[in-house]
Amino acid sequence: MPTRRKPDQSAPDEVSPTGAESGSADSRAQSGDVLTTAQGLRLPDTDHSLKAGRRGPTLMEDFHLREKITHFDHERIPERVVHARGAAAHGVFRSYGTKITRARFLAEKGRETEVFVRFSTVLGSRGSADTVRDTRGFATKFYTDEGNFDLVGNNMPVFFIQDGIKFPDVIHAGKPHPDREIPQAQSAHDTFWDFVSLHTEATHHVFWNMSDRGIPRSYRTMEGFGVHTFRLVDAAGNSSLVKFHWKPVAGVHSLVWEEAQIAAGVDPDFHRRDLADAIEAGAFPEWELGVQVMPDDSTETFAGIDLLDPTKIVPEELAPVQPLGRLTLNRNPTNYFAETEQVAFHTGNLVPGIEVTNDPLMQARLFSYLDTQLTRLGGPNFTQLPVNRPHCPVNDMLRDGMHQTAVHTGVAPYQPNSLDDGLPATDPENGYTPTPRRVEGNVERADPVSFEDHFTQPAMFYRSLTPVEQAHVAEAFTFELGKCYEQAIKERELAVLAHVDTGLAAVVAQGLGLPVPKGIPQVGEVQLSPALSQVVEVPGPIAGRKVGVIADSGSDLSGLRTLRKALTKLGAELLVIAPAGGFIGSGRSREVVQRTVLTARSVEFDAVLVADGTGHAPDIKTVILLQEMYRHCKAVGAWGDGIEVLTGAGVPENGPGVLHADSADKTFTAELVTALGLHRVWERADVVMADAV
Ligand code: HDE
Repeated sequence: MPTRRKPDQSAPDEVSPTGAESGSADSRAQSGDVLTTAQGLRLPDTDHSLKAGRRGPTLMEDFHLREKITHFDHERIPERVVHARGAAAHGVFRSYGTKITRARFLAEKGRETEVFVRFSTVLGSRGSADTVRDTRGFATKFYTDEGNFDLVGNNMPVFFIQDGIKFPDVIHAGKPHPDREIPQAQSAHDTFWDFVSLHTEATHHVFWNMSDRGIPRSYRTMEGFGVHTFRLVDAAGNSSLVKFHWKPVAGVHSLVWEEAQIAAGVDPDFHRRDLADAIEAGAFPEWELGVQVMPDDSTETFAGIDLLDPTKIVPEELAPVQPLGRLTLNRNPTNYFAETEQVAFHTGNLVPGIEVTNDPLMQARLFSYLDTQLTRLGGPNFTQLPVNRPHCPVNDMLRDGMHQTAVHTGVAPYQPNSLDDGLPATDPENGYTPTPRRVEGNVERADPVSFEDHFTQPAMFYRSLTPVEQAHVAEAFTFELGKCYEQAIKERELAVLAHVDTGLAAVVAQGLGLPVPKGIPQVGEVQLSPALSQVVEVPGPIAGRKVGVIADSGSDLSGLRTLRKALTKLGAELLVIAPAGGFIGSGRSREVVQRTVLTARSVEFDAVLVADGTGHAPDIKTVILLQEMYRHCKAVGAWGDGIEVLTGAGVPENGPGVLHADSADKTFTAELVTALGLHRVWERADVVMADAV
């Protein structure tokens, strides 16, 4: 059910919103009308401290002042050491049914499981911008009836390191410099490139970060990956090796780099707002969960690819993704801190039928999550917080500790016991028992030999992209390395690029004004994987997309309404952009103005149109808006004499993806819907690219 929008997100309204909705049954805060202390004492005044005379000193006995300030002093908890900036939502997962695992939430067709999903950036602090170039976290907590299962994934299928022991190294290199603490939330600096140019196993992940995947259009248009290989076990005990994938129903789409940069300034909350707005508008974000299935034989490889190496993917052409179920995010959190901030994911939260493998990155993660949460959430009882609590019975023997909120009954929290009738007892039949697996070998600090190939898969990734996407990769490398001060680092990274693709290395070298590295053997021919490209030829759904219409009181408002009706039906939103706030038109045909030319910027629209009859001359802000739309390869258009405003702003009349019509009729609407579904008009990018590279 769409809920009322919060004041900072809605169009000017005739009724003032009344603020927060009531919390869940767990929430006792703010539920009454009279202000009290934490002890429930009613307060007559909260603005004046208790003083000895109006001009006198404050009294120690003012317990209200002390409680208020003390609580405030302790409002902050440590932010996550990585993935500090996030946004989340509640939802439901519906299983399609499968025989491949006995995990009930997947095995039983039609079973519904409640979930909580948190998306995040990796490097930035909690207050950093959403649209920076970075990997995104995609962490899902399934509250299954067999216990919580957490799929703590990313929007990229590979990782920078093959062994968890290097995690502090890669993160120290990516985080801001220790002396000035800049730059924030990005990898465009010396320490990052110093590390990855020396540590070439990071190359594959670096290529994904430098591609359009590093700047998603929205959380709703991101793929998700479990990264590691997992082991699924069926009811008869047969096991398979799998890789998890989340496929967004809205398609996989990204921003263009200039948009991402502008959004970081004009709307640092771009992704967070987009997720919450879409859910409030009823355009529920959806993904299909699927798995690539590989035999669980003793080789732990598939088609020559080492399945324990998290810097490698299995191309979808070799192992297609088999759908398991559908995730729908349908409810925004009620309180950011209580839910999004306090949620604690852990790769060790598993259910029968889902097991880990010996991937050395995964093994280290199994230790790290619980460990970090003990500090971040202040002790061992964070599993009792509403967002972390399993939705099935919990009968542990864990007791006491900081912030214990459970009132445990019984006298015998130990096993074996007779005083509590021997309960709770273990369940050898249905309890979580990992499939027996043989482990042998010498104790040593070393990798398998196959982990040494660092360049073949980056070459496959890069060469599988379309020319426009490749140009974006080249531009991203040129930008990021251009922000480094040390020449030696740039030169070393150019040599890494030359291993992957000499053409790419040459373009980046040219942009940096450095010599093209010579004599470096480039990876030979590789099997391409077209599934790695995100450019689409068939229009996708447009739910949650935003169309701005520039109009004023003289505009064809009935045409505008026809257009809105058609877009709303498909889950997209039409926003009116006018010279000033308030309303345009009068009487029953009055329209609320959602953006003014001063507040509108290209980044928040997927298309911008000019309505017929829009009389105001294209002022500089309107010109910037329309030109940015054109430059960012998004649909622009006009009907009637709105076309004059468009061409007056310098948008080429016959430019690709420029929609012209006499009226906002069915054909015009259909053209718009197709353009939105294709996401971008990449023909324009070719022009921009030819100029730039
Ligand atoms: Fe994490 N990671 N990670 N990570 N990770 C954390 O846990 C860690 C890795 C991922 O929204 C931390 O509660 C190690 C890969 C996500 O709350 C911490 C290693 C992948 C989130 C941690 C990795 C991830 C985290 C920080 C190398 C993708 C955000 C706060 C062995 C498959 C979860 C916390 C959320 C968070 C450790 C590598 C995904 C420190 C040691 C690979 C989505 O425990």
